[in-house]
Amino acid sequence: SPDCFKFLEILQITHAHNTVSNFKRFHGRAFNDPFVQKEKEKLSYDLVPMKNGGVGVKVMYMDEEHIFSVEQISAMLLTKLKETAESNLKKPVTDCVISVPSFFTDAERRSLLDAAQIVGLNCLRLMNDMTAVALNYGIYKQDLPAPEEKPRIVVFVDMGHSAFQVSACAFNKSKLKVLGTAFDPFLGGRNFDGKLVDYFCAEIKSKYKLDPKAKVRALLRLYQECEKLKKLMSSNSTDIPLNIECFMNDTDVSGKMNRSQFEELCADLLQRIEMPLLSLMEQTQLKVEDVTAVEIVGGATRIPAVKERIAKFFGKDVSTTLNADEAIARGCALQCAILSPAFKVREFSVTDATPFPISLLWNTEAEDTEGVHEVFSRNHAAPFSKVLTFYRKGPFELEAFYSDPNGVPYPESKIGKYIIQNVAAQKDGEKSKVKVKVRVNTHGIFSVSTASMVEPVKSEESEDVNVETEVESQDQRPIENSSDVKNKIPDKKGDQPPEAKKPKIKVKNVDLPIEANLVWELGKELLNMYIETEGKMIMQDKLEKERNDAKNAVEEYVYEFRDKLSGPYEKFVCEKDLQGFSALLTETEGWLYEEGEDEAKQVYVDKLEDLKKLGTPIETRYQEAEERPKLLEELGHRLQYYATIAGEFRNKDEKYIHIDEMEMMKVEKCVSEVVEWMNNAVSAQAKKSLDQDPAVHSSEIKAKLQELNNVCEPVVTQPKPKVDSPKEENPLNERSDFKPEDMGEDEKNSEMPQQNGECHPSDQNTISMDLD
Ligand SMILES: *[C@@H]1O[C@H](CO)[C@@H](O)[C@H](O)[C@H]1NC(C)=O
Ligand SMILES: *[C@@H]1O[C@H](CO)[C@@H](O)[C@H](O)[C@H]1NC(C)=O
Ligand SMILES: *[C@@H]1O[C@H](CO)[C@@H](O)[C@H](O)[C@H]1NC(C)=O
Ligand SMILES: *[C@@H]1O[C@H](CO)[C@@H](O)[C@H](O)[C@H]1NC(C)=O
Ligand SMILES: CC(=O)N[C@H]1CO[C@H](CO)[C@@H](O)[C@@H]1O
Repeated sequence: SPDCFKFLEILQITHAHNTVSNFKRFHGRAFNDPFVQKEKEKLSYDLVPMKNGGVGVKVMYMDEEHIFSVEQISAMLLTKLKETAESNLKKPVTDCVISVPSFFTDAERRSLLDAAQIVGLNCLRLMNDMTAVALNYGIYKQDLPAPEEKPRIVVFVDMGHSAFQVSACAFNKSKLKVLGTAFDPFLGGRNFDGKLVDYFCAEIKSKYKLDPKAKVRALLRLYQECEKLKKLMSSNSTDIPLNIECFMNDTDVSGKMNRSQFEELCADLLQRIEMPLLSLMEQTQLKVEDVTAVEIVGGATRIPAVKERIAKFFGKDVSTTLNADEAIARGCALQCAILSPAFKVREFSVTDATPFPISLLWNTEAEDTEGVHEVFSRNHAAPFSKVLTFYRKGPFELEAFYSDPNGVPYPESKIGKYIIQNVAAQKDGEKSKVKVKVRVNTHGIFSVSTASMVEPVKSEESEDVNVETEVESQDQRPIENSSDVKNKIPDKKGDQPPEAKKPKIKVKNVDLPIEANLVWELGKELLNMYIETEGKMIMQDKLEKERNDAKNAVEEYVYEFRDKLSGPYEKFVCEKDLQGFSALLTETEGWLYEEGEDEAKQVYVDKLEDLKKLGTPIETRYQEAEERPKLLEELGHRLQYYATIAGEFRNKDEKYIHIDEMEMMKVEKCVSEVVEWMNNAVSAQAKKSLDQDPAVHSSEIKAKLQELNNVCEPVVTQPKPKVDSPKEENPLNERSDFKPEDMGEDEKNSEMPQQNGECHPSDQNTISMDLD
């Protein structure tokens, strides 16, 4: 959700001029738009006009001053969000749903869609904030009324950082319909923060003779502290202190406030809560009794006084069952899952409402006068298409505009001009019938989407399904007709009044080109340029990240190694090497902060290699010394295990009597060889000090262990030959399977203790080894 356009607090203070925040509402606006100019004063970064008159943001990028359009700034954020999602999901992300305030006009919506396009994100829907919240509410509800029952009415109230929005929705089983929306686009949590900031600025001025507004950093810190204070006051009605150390001129400042004081301070803001609520009830003709639940979301609804006002208006407790900060984003995620073929989600249909009535204006050919018609009334269902019919002899122009400019929080009420081209009179000189489809699409954006001219066709053939039969009418006014959400042109055959039934003639529809001139449009050329720039920046960021990672790796190595040299690694390096290496580490550290601060990636990679040439042998000796005793012990245990088995075999133990003599000799031979190898290794290692490279490496011990197991394990785990079950009862029967010679051999051997190198399988079946 673009409402999450909040950057790290710290970053905002330390890089105040280069941290861009709260830019969502600059979308689709001109630089000299009064709203932009007013906001500009409160920003810690610079806004500048773009060549096309739009809003540009001036920041340092790669040590150079750059101006980015607001679409590019949002694109950067979307890139970051896309990368985050991709690294979490471990797959590429291409589809998204982006939320917008319901009061966003076409220009603002188109600009945000452009931002998504810059990043190559396929925006399946621009979703109104409150509709996303409603979907998040409804889709999990199991107890919604059946279609034939009265729908459940729920009011959603959202007060976020900068705006206050409300909507009323009707819920049926697996369906939601937005009945109406209302808003105060300039009332949000930040206004409450602003009240606190103004109050403390005045207090600091009189108490400390300091002016926080004179210094951006100080003012930002005060904003952050006031936001925290506001949050504390929401849960605590006693006096809450405000303390900021070293605020300005090395002065610590302090103050305090309590909730009742705060509410008094914000009385005018609290008063504004009621107006959108009244407007909503009036538009939808709902009474408060009709409302089943009032769900609140948005950070600022945590302010007790805000909650109270809403509850008082509806005469019932407000519900906070939704996640106040994430309800919008979750709704968007659900909508995206519903729309994307990649997911299987429960069917849930969403019908939105157009927030502003939209009208069309045209010239009438005959009297050169104007005609106006409201094509979409306030709260008309959306998405939706309508077909209008005109009678014209030539191309004509339609102008779309918001019919109620005062209700639209945007300085321009015009939406765009559309020229319907290639219109010509019929062969007999009569006016042609032109059908124009107008549409509010899934993003809430108006368009004149298609136009076609109905031409009579001379043909004796019977009716063709592709040909629409129509009755002529000389009406000068356009005939409006609506089709459903899926843009089906309605079949009007059955609806013709009887007197209009003239002889039918066959017709064909000829598509007409439409030239659209929209009030605010980025244009293909700029968009393509932004796409290219964004691609380059993504590459650049990737390189920069790799370079930084390489630098950090050097830094990390220096610190980690220095720590370990005076700790676990100490014994594994001789005095002389320690001196040299410590000096190199210190030198590298200094280099990192001086001439090596800003080097190419390869320079850091090489530096790390140099350090590792000295460090790795120490590290290896340490690791070897850690692993060696464990591995030798394991090897010793295995040797003893196989020697014991060999001993038991020689003692004619029943368990191993089935094993072939020759096989067992292989085991004995291997055991004695490994014992010898191990004793040699141990004594060689005993002559080495810890700061010398080891005489035997753990990899060698592992190999020996493997070799031993490979030779011995298959022999000792040989299964016993099967015997008949009755015989099994008598253990002596097993012996009968063996030839007497075998037994003799067994007995003979077992009486002779073996003497193989240092391996002494004695009667106790133990071997002696020098373990370190
Ligand atoms: C609920 O279903 C009824 C009957 O089909 C319908 O009249 C009504 O408009 C529906 N309500 C919603 C919110 O879709
Ligand atoms: C809040 O502060 C005001 C002004 O300092 C004071 O008069 C009032 O008693 C305080 N209320 C509480 C509950 O502390
Ligand atoms: C309210 O804030 C005051 C001052 O910070 C503190 O002493 C008190 O413990 C807090 N009370 C609660 C219930 O948090
Ligand atoms: C704060 O410091 C600035 C410059 O360091 C100085 O001009 C100003 O007078 C100081 N203000 C106060 C109130 O001490
Ligand atoms: C304004 C107008 O002509 N509306 C008509 C649109 O079509 C429906 C039937 O599909 C008619 O009932 C309306 O009168």
